[in-house]
Amino acid sequence: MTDEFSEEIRLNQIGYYPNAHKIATIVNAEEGIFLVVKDSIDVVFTGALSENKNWELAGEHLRTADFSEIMKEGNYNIYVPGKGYSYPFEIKPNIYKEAFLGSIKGLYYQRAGMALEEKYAGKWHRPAGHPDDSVLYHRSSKISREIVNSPKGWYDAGDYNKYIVNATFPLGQFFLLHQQYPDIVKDGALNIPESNNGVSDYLDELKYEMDWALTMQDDDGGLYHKLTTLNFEGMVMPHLATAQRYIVGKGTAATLDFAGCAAQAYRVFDAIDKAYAHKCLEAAKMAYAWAQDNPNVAFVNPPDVSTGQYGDRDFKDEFFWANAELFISTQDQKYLNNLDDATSFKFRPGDNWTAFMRYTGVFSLLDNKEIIPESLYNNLRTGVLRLADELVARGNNTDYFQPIDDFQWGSNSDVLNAALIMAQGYRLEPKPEYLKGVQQATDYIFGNNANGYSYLTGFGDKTPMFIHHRQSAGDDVEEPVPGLLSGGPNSRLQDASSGTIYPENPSPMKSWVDQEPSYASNEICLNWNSPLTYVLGFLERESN
Ligand code: 9MR
Repeated sequence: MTDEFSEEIRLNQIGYYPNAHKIATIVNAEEGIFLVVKDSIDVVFTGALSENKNWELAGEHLRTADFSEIMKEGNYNIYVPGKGYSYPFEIKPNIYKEAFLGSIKGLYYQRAGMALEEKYAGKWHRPAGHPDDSVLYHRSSKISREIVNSPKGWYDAGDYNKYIVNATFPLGQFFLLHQQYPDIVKDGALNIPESNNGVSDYLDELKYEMDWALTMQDDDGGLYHKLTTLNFEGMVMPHLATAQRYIVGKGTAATLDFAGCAAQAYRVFDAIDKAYAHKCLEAAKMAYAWAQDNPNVAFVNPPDVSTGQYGDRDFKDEFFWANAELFISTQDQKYLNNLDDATSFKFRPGDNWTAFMRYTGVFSLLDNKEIIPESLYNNLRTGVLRLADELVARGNNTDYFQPIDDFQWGSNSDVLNAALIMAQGYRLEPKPEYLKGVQQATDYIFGNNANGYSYLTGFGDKTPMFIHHRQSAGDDVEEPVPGLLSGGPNSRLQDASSGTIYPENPSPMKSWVDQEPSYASNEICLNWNSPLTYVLGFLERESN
């Protein structure tokens, strides 16, 4: 066997659980056979390639190699005559443990306001940037008190700004995993500064973000929308990106998302720090009260601010999430009475992803069956199962068995949010097809896709090297910061005139390039890591 691996055999480059459904995809192959080779020498399986009729989105002809029968632990490659060997992969229990922990450690590398020391960050160590101790109010803000100190938190993405909508939404998904699988990350598992303090490293890491979110609440309860420079900074390290930062906007979306997330934080942190948990709950109630008085304040960038908008004009999903979490945390009937009764859920990918706020509330309610009315429970359950069924059905009829067929900005997170919904379906009713749907979505992320990349930096044989990420661009380390998920194919190509060079007329699934300027396909972002962490944690618990 040579060290050359075929780019035309696509599979999960990390591997598979022994009992999982297992497939590889072969591009532009004739009818024929494939072999599964163990330890580079033993042929342990021979199978026939089957044709996949769905290949319009990928734009190239596809055949499938199903080797689910192989369940024995070990190191394997697929061999296809005329193509050669696939990248190696493993079959074993706990196959995603490192990737799971890596996706959380990725958050540590996003920390604002502190140096990353070599003993925790390895070769990605760096000086501190953005202390955020002298932040100004943007002139568009109605100032009711002087906040000049708003430290900590994670950088949102490839940029260095901090946005409340996209801090609290991912926190909500991270909290959901903790609610459902409480001891999934041990103290010391992540090698972060708080390791070995007696608290799960997961909660330590999440608290770093929650601490910042709490500073963004005004005295009247409302949440400022973001902490940002006026324009995006150059591709330099944090300590060299020193433009003045501003607190900009205040609005209903940020305030309600914070209310939902802070009400969850109350339950999450109650066991380890009662005073902190209580502070989160009081903050959540105040935020909710502000939103009731100001139910329709949409955030729009002021003319001189061009950074991320995270705009939304429909606050029903945000109200649902806040009502759900506040009811569970307080059992005050007023929140239950204010829940809207929307039970026909829709999967809305792309720019409509803020609609996913609702789901965190739905899943939290389903986890608290004993305190909600039976009819509500039944409606939510039916809605989730129906949606999970739809996603399974779609996944059975796509190119790489992925649960989406429209590739927009952050499409990898749409795949994973769909997987998260199928995971909830499985928790409600453990049907094998739900678990298979979650696994296939994971296979897609780790390499069974039209670009043949594992999209999580540092995990897999062929992973993005040129993510749109200022730290990775500005340091002198060859590999990008690990544990960060590339956004994925985006057929809208919004960055085509900003230095990104796409193949000519790319198919929707090939609308992705591993190029640093590609902020529309190859950036990383908190709300893309969060469903990945959830899904990997879920599989580590449910799939072994
Ligand atoms: O994830 C956001 C995507 O849905 C929007 O289409 C896009 C353009 O408005 O913005 C994305 O979010 C970016 C945010 O605005 C700023 N930080 C980086 C985010 C990921 O690209």
